[in-house]
Amino acid sequence: RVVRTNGVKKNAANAATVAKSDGAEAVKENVRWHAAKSTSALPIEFGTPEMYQAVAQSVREGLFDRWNDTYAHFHKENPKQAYYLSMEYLQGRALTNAIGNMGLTGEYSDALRSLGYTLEDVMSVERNAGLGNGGLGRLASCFLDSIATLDLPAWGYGLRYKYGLFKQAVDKKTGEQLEFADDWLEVGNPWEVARPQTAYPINFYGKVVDGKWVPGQQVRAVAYDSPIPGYDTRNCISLRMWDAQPSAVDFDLASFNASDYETSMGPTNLAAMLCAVLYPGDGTREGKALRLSQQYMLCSASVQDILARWKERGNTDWTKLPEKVAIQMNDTHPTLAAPELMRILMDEEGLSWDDAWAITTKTVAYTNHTVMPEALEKWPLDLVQELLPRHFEIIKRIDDEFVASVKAKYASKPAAEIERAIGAMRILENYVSPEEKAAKKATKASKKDKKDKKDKKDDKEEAEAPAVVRMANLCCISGMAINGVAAIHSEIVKDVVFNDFYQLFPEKFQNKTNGVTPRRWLAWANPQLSEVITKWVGNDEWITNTDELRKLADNASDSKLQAEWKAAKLARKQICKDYIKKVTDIDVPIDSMFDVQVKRIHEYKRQLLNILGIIYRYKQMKAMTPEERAKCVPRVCIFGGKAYATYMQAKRIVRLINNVGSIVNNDPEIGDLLKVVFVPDYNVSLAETLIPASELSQHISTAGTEASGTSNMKFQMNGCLIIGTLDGANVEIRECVGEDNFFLFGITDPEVEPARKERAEGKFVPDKRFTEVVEYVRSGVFGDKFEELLGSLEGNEGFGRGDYFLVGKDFASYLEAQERVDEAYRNQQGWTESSIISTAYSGKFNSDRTIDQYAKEIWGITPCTVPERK
Ligand code: 4GP
Repeated sequence: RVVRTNGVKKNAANAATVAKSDGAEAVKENVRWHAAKSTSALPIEFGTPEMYQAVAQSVREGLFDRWNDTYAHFHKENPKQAYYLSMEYLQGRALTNAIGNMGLTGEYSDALRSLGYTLEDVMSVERNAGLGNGGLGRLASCFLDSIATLDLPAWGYGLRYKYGLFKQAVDKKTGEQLEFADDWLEVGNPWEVARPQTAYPINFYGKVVDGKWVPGQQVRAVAYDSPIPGYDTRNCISLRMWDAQPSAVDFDLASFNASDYETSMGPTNLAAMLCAVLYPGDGTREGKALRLSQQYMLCSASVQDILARWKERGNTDWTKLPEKVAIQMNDTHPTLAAPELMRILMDEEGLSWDDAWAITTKTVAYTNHTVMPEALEKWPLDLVQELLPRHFEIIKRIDDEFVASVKAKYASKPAAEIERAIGAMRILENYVSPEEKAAKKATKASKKDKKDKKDKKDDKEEAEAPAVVRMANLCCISGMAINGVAAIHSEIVKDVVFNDFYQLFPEKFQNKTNGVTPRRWLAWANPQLSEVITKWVGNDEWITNTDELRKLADNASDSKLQAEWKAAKLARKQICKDYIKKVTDIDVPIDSMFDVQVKRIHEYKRQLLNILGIIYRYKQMKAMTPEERAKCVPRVCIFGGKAYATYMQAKRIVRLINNVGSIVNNDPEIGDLLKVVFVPDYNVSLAETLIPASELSQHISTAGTEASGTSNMKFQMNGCLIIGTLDGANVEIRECVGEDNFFLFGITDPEVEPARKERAEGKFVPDKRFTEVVEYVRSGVFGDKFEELLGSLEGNEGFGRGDYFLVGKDFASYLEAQERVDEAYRNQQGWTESSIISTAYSGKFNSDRTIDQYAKEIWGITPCTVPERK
């Protein structure tokens, strides 16, 4: 297919913006114009990928007026603006989302059809920008959509990594995860605009002279902007991603001319490395230095840019900065924004420490996204000191002043209690000042001859406990607000993770239950169901006001609605089935229950519990007579998710799932009654295929471990029932859908510690079925004995890890919940009713609600709506 582009003229109909009123014909002309003039394709090679480029250019052109108008309007109005700093974004494809938000899906579909293409084919050319690991990054992207839709003056900042999170494949023979670099920019990115004129110097190393930083190295952070269109509004905000480039002044031409290429290319290589990959492995000191440099680059470039914009808009009084700027730190990764703001205010703008501190502590806020202790970042103190010597001084002073303030405030408490509280909260851990070090050395020297045991022990402790900078503590001390991401998580944050801070600053702590954008996750991802919803709700207001979805509940038992609902689900199951066939070559029966667990592979998320449950089901079926077997509810168990490249236990779980699949899927006795599928390379687009097709989804983390979860919300919106624990947002979802429409199992958060204790004391007796399943795997049926993996479920000998995430403890309760699931599925009418009710009561989990709360309760910003052009 070649689009004939001869004779295309730029005219009123296809010029600049295509508005809805222009219709499909105008869209078609505009696309043809771009096909001819603004793609890199040679005319003889024009096909679907080139058509994607042309359509993207056409849509982008349509967005530009809105984007520029938004920029200009914010500039003129000078509102308080919020900035979302995040090391991760999982934007997914931009094309479908942009034309959906612009209200042009129908026009582009028709235009493409008349040019001999389909919108589905064209949009699937787009690469997923996988610039994140999981929930935290996808949440950031949902937030941007909501900010734009609510007309709020807020922008996102991130890094433009050359390689996103790795691409995942599965080794057909061994079932193991394989990783490949994800060169997402390989074919260009039509959505970004390079702004080489917007660049800032980013410094590293060097020393502090007279209180000022004399850096040792420099790169330039250059802005790349992507438009984020709101839905049903002209507002279009920016996601600004920084790319590192060598600073020209640093290019050592003399060395280059003298053939010393290594020296001359030093800054170029550093710059290339800085934005090369998301999350470089940070097991080594070099890896840590690189990751910390990335974090600093994001913070420094963004803060410089924020302050430059503040000045550009005519603001001058620094003490009023918090009335114009709020900075949200998405987890601890952008913590350096606080000391960087301090540094600029003092060293470049000449403010006093006290003024700078007063401003900073009213400007930055912190969101915690996980209770996993390994995720609360701690950086080696000597590394911070070497890489960022001036920031180290600032952090040290913040710490000193904090310690003094706690001592003063807690003066009436027992000394031991004060020491404990300070030990828990101060930023620098195991820090020994040079003076203290010298004093210690002197004492030791004097005691040299009579070195006793205790001294030796002290020496050892010192050697074992390196000094670190605790980023979360810095966030809690400098942040104006600290929030968790679901009700139960925010309670755990107050009671456990940061309890000492909560005692000290109760007023800072908030909850902001996560949400997801109903545009991407329901309206655009599931047009089949959306059509039914719009018909039965009576209009499409629900795309923004998701409380409207409740109207569906009135008709949940209506047979007509049920029939349409089931037809929509079936259509999505067919799409999913075709996709699975294409990528795994497995045929899945469409009338089976589609049971899905997709998320990062992690022990706490307990994919292991799911697969052991499947193995139990398989064993049961094998033991049945053919007549009994025929009565089983057929299931397709679908998994997806990436295991972090160095997380061995997670990789073993992937292998076990794949190996179970190879046996079960090829067992003639089982046939279509059970299929186990691992769909490789989970990303936003794959989620958009799987979620609308799913009927049951699993959110089965150990209680108290999943901060919120957001896929649970996406599944719920798409009418999928949940089997889950009382963890994260499951708790609130269950409250909304009602306990009859949620398959609950497992122990609760307060029961977790006693269960671990019981386990450690050897008092726990696992359910017989659990022991049997474990032994079955161990017998080698699945190609390997999985000793290391199964060992983690046992005591503390050898591979034993004491079943920290309590798979054994919850196994029986999980199997019972699964029986309830089967029973419920047998009654298709009842199941469909529950499915409709799930969607009907998903309104709370709209990220517009979450963002509205951030705007009002943390950022203090109000809508700044861009007017129509006259
Ligand atoms: C995730 C949490 O694991 C998840 O429960 C939550 O829904 C999500 O953040 C958004 O708040 N955390 C991360 C991370 O992705 O890297 O810590």
